[in-house]
Amino acid sequence: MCLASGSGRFLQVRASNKVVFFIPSFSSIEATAPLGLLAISTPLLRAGYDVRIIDSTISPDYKARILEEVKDALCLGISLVTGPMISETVEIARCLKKWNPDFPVILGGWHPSLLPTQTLEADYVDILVRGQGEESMLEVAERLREGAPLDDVPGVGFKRDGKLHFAPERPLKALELMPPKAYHLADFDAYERVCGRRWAMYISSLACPFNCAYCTNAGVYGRKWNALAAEQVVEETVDLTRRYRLELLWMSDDNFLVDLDRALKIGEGLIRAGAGFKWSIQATTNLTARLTVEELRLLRRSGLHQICQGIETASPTVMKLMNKGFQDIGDIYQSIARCLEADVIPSFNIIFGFPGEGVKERRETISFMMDVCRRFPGAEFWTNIFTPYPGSPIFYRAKELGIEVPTSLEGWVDYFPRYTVLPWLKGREHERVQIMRDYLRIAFDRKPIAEMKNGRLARNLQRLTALPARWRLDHDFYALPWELWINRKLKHIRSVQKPKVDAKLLEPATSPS
Ligand code: B12
Ligand code: SF4
Repeated sequence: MCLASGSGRFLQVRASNKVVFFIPSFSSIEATAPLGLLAISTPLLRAGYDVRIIDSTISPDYKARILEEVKDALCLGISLVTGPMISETVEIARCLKKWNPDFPVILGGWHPSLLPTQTLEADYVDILVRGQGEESMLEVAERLREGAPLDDVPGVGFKRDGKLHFAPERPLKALELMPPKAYHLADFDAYERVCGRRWAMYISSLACPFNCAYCTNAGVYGRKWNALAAEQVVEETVDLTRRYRLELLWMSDDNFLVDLDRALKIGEGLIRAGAGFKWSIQATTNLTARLTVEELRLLRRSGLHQICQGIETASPTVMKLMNKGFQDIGDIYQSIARCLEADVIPSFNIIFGFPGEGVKERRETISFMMDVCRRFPGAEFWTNIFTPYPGSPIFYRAKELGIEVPTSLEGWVDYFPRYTVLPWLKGREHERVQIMRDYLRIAFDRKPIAEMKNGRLARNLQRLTALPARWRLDHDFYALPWELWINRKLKHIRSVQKPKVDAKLLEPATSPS
């Protein structure tokens, strides 16, 4: 039997029960297992499929590995978000189509979910999954194996006779109804070799009740926050960290603190269980500000060591434009003091260049950052340049803002907050913001997840440049940036090496217990 494919050609039905997944590298050394792929693997494993995950972050020869694995496989699924991951996606999909134009290539994850039509238009993509992929991926695999049509598989897009077809969206399912993630598929040894630290991500809740103008979350997960019960979180995280000897769990929830009682119960449960691992969370500034010192101390005793908060700007004007009316600078100051008193690192993200941010507003944010770092050593900031992601509320104003929206999947490769160039932030002004971000990086200490080689020596040398960097930021003066030159040299000494040894070839996986 045959299935219709994009170019009018036919995808041959393959009797295989092997599914290969690929996750392109995301230009980060903070390497760990890709949760999205671990999530969609479980239903396949339970149905008797043999699942292989190839992650280019830990597999330098990923192309050869994929070409070898697909020989007797049913299909290849790729997981991606908007940005640099698209380049390896396109490379692999094209390569597979060259090898066998009928071999099904399936795309899933944030970018395909937010821009389904344009993504499926790419001639090397056969099938696309929007939103949660646990059930969709299993149904796609079953249909491919049977040679049955995909028309009624919710959340799926496909091609027939060169035309795109989309089944209705798949309704969102609460996290508690989802199967456990197949962590046993992850090669934590290989991730540790890249990152220098043994850690994993864990999701304890889905969605966020807020709607910041730059955020894509509502586009995929809606705004109805839902969460796992505290008892389940405690049981799973303790088991996970012991089973794989993990020192750190990063709760990747968008807003961990929506239910304060649940958060405290998790803390109490972890203390009772003698958990012994470090964990960090992401939460909004207003919800973090609700925590008392006692509550923070309890969470600290349970292992919580960092709360990452998206403050994004300190300018009241820009805060309003970002639809972040829920945050208050005065509350944030008090909350920072409480966090540090309880020995929890308050870590903040900043976005520069949001539409409406002029030089004055940017200076307001920098002055705030300098003030916080001076008064509260231990608080840290991570900065980015505004990136207009498809699916975010502000994206609907792209045309009015003069943003050139890419017209093909490949066009999104350069969408990356580290270097986004915008119509109102380009040329010398863009360069200036980048230099300023570099100075902010060296002016105060901050701790990435990845363990740095020669860390202490390089950090001490970096500290020598911190004082002049602070002077420059105070005076907004960046000519002859000699401190940056020194730090670039240090970065080479400190950087974590890419692996020379490949991840272990995983044996056919069985269903997680
Ligand atoms: C953890 C995380 C990271 C980690 C990734 C670590 C790792 N090893 O994977 C780190 C810190 C490195 C990271 C970095 C970045 N991230 Co990030 N990150 C997240 C976060 C918080 C959780 C992702 C996750 O694992 N979720 C849990 C899994 C189970 O859910 P999922 O990924 O959505 O997967 C489901 C579906 O998407 C689907 N699915 C996924 N893959 C596939 C594949 C197939 C074949 C199928 C069928 C289905 C499918 O099924 C899954 C199960 O339902 C999300 C926010 C969020 N709420 O998800 C942002 C998010 C994905 N990140 C985002 C961004 C912007 C970035 C950065 C650009 C940030 C930066 N300032 O540099 C970088 C770049 C990363 C890159 N890849 O290029 C955006 C992406 C927006 C977009 N349009 O693509 C998000 C959505 C945050 C946001 N709200 O804006 N990130
Ligand atoms: S608070 Fe965070 S997750 Fe929630 S809408 Fe704003 S940016 Fe998105």
